[in-house]
Amino acid sequence: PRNPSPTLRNPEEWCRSFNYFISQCLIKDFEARPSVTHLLEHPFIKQAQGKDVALQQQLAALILEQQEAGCKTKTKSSLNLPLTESLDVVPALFTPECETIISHLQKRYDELQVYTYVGDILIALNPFQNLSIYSPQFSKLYHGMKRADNPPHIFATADAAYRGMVTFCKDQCIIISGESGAGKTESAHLIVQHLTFLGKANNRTLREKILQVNPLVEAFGNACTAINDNSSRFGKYLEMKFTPTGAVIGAKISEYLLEKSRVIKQATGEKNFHIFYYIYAGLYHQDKLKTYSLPDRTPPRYIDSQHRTVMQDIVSSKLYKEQFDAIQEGFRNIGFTEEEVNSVYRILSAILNTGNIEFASITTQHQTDKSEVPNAEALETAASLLSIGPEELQEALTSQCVVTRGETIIRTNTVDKAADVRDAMSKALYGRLFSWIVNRINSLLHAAESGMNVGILDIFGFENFKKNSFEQLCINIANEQIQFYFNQHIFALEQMEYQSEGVDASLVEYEDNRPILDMFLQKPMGLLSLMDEESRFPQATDQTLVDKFEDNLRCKYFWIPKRVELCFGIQHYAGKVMYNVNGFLEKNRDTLPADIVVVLRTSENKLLQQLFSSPLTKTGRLRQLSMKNIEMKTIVDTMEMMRHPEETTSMRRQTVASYFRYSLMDLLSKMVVGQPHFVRCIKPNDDRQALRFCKERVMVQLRYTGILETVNIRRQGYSHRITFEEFVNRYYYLAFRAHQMPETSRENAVAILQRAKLEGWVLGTTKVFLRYYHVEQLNLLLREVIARVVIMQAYTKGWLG
Ligand code: AOV
Ligand code: MG
Repeated sequence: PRNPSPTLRNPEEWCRSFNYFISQCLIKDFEARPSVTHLLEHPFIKQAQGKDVALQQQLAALILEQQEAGCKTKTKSSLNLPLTESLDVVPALFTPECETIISHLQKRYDELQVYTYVGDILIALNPFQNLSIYSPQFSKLYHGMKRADNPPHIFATADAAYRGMVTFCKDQCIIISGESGAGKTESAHLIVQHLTFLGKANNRTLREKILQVNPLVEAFGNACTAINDNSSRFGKYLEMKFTPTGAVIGAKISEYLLEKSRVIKQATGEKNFHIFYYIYAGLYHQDKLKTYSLPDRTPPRYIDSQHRTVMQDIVSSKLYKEQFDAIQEGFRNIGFTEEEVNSVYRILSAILNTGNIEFASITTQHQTDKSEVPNAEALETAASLLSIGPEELQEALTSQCVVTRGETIIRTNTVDKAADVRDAMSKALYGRLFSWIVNRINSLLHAAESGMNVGILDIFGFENFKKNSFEQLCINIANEQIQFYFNQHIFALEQMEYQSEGVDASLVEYEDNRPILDMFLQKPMGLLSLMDEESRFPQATDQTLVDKFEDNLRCKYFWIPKRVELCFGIQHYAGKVMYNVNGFLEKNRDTLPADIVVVLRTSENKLLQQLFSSPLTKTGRLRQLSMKNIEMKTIVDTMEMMRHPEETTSMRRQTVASYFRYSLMDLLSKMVVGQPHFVRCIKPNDDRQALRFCKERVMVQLRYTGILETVNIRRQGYSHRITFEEFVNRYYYLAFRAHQMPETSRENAVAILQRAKLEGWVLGTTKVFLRYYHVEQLNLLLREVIARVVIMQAYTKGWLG
């Protein structure tokens, strides 16, 4: 447009000042940021329009600019934020008292507004009831919209990731964290739902397949725990693959550390993996319990070790049956063959029958430590389901071949040892079956073309039960690692900007959990390494393990409690946890006797042959990490620290701990290549009740997840960093005359700041560092000055009066 006003040098500046005029000076008249219609109705504009055509053009430009900035009347004005800043923090969060944040969240929760933004992070409170905000209409509503256009929502986060991928051609990852039962898995489903909506293209079948992946995998990997009826017992990273134009073309799951021990034993009040109950109810309805030789009189020991369940309750459960139907549908839709599905059911049934195999000791003249199987039926059924010989199976369970000095000796197993071997076999069967299902899904949903992806991380949340074991330790270390990644992104990045601008970075304070992580992962003296070392000694006991920890771990995050045996305590980022060392070494060794592998390899079942033909562990090299990403350097350091030749070359003597370490590294290597988006799930109460907001519980979670610190840095730190140029252009009215057009220099920026009588700001090498209230003050001053200037101009031009 032509230069509309002689007093302003160019149209942009004119537009900018005019923008201020509207946004600031008219607020008084409209009680809120005016809408375009309102503006055109305003006497000032009406007069101006009549007089100056260029002004109309400016108005149009302004409207566009506003739309561009995503400043809609209702959302922004009600927040009363500085209108030119897109600082996406709810203002209530700025107030010093943490109490205010909680009240704010509580008020929103009471109105069923479960989502809130803190900076770039989405806080998701578990509603513990079904909300009607996830329909396709809502997907449409959030599609391609700016964040400020709609109330906070998980779809907005999914949308931002999708847009980030398409716009910047960069992989994205959405990291969902929170303690057990906080809503991570539900959130992950919702994200997949919105992403499949966005990437619809014209491939409806693929969309449906992708939607069925999560429920299918979760039937095998989730279970009812004391905290959550649908608790994830494995970590899952689901990558959805897209073409550069954003059409979905495939998916890939990586699974981490399935809690296999659940197959053989569950804590009081907990259950085995869902699938075992589903097949009972489903096959019962199809009258196929006999086909798969599922014990039908009393529930097998593995799913009811305490004999508390009645078979009728399982088989007649409507929920289980529905889930079974969904699983069958999922298998079929995704592309599993009928033969494969049958094999899966057979192996599941074999596991349950194996669990029923009992052992009794027999004492002969020559031998005392021998065991036999008194209930041949269970053994025979299991063997038949596995398509192996029952004698061979019995032999593998009750004895072992030991090769010493070139000679093979057969040693018999005690009753206890035989039971251990039996359970080890069941765990191996289930673990490998699970990995096979995941791999099969990956090959069926493999994207033929290369493209970009959005990864969604949903792991098992932080756990603190009455009794915590090896599994909880692994789960909590994984959460510790995710927290570290979060800190790196939110705080370390902030610090880096301060440092690169030469500004004191000590303001960015946060609870760095790196020392705890080091304590776990360092080699050779970290907790996991010590445990591995101890696991290599056949004579080691759980007591020697505790002693080893005590002797070597000198760190304030670790302690051995007095008067409690076989225990150690850890101060995790999310709280203190006492671990019971009972069984740690055995669980870490996770040995599967070679005799069992040999027998299972003789199976005529194709699937089973596959499961045991090669070690189903993750091999292959980790992706090369892009070191361009300097903020990730520390993470890469951690990973280097964890790297160890045995993990990439020989997998032979792999313990659970070393595999776990490798998995974490693999997971991180996937995450660091993408642009992260964070979703923090919060559990408002421990009773799983809708509309119950327990302040203390929320407070604790906000604190340890770093949300309070995030708010703090926004509050105490310099939330606004504006280049000298932009700053002078924006605020020069405050120190200069309208027509002066000062140079956009550091000195002039200082002049403006001094003139505005602000204190506590800092200058970087290229930017002015301001606190949130500085910007509010500056805008307030500007509002007054501009109101004066513009009205004066209007009078001069004769538009008014
Ligand atoms: P988690 O994944 O965080 O726990 P889930 O996602 O399984 O937790 O959520 C636990 C339960 O909370 C669900 O089964 C739902 O009943 C309820 N829930 C969560 N989010 C929503 C939502 N958006 N709308 C309605 N109900 C919800 V764990 O996997 O235990 O760490 O290992
Ligand atoms: Mg979960």
